Amino acid sequence: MHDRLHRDPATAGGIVHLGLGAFFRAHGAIYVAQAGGWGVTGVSLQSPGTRDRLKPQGWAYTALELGPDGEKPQVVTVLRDVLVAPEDPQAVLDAMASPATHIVSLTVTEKGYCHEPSTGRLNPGHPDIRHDLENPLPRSAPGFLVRALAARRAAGLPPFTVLCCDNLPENGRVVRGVVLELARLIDPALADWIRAKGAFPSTMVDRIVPATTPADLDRLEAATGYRDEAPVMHEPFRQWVVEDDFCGPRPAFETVGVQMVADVTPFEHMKLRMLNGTHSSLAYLGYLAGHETIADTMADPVFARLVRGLWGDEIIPALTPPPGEDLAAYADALAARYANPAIRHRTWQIAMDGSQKLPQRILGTIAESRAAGRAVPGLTLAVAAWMRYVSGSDEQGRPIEVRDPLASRLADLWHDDPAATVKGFLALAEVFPPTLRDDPGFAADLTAALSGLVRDGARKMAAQAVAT
Ligand code: CS2
Repeated sequence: MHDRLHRDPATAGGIVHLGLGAFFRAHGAIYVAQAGGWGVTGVSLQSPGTRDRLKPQGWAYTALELGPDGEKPQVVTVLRDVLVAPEDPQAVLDAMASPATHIVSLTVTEKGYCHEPSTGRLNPGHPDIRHDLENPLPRSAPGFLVRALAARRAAGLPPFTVLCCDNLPENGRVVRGVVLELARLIDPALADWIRAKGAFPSTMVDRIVPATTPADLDRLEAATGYRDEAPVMHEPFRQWVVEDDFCGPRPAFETVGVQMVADVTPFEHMKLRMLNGTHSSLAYLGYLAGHETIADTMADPVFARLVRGLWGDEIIPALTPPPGEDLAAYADALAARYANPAIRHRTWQIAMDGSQKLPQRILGTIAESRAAGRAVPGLTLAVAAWMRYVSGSDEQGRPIEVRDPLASRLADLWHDDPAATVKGFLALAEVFPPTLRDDPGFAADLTAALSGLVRDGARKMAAQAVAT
């Protein structure tokens, strides 16, 4: 049960964060800590593990920077409390509806928005949304946002700013759309109020944060002399680009390196397509080729060449550089970040939830390039590798533990005939945009890539994709 003290507005700290995973604790939380004057109430939407590990430490934890030349620990003390939503959803709503809360930030992963990845719209048939329509105590992130905004409106308070920090294109606009659709189904007047008064700035977030392992805890203890049960591991690089559109106070982000801009879209496109798009490509192809981490995959010259080809020949030609960014230099920096051997970022971890990730990471580039008559063989191979991966067994016939909200449907789409497999996948309206679903040339290219993967394996196909 929550402690009443922790809900005292005077100690609330101004920010409630939904989805207290390693990424936020290694990225947004550190910026907030550095900006000063604000604190964060973290909310786990699923399980109590993080709360249980952090509580005995007074919510403090170590963020360990893993550089190619050494490690740098830093203790982060910005968390004021951690709530576990399924244990006490009312405590979460109270924290969000507190007059001391001005910002609700989110890292709930792509699938946490209960939207259709191909369109960005609310999926009203999602089981958590169906639950949240019927019950005042929600389960989903959109449900918490809508019910807490309703409580603020009823109390005569202004809305909080919703600060989405997930890897979605125009993430502020997506979460705004989902919230407005859900609010409209509950109370149209509430939706009008949110539309008029709310703010949903878009953001681009970037830092590579591999999952913490038990070995990391031991290494950190050996290096620092203290035991931290909930540290986070991260690379040196970080970037946060935020649309300067808040409906209330905010931390002085611009004093700690956050880029406050009028339009985040070009930054999001650059990051989602150049970083996440190649991350996913390397994850599926690398996993199938037997590589455990991104750094291992990059150490294989075939994949190091493939990723250069993806950037130079396929992704950059379809991008408009954001102000102040040089895309070739950005690609060089990414190659160095991926190769950092201190970061053990598992291909399996990145391969998760592909049905939710592919549209914004890869399919957008493919659709635009095909429409413009540009060939995208490497990205097409990556999509075929995803299909091969979610079939659930690897090139040696060993089972793959596929994590994806659509996992069982995806596994059922596998046929011995690659053309039939591709046809089944392309019928997934929640993943593929209509332009690709109805493009026979794309189906043919995917079928050829998938046949090649089955026949020759991922490594050989990767070598060919850049040779041609
Ligand atoms: C990764 C991202 O797990 C994944 O899908 O592509 O978490 C990636 O590491 C971050 O977006 C980097 O900013």
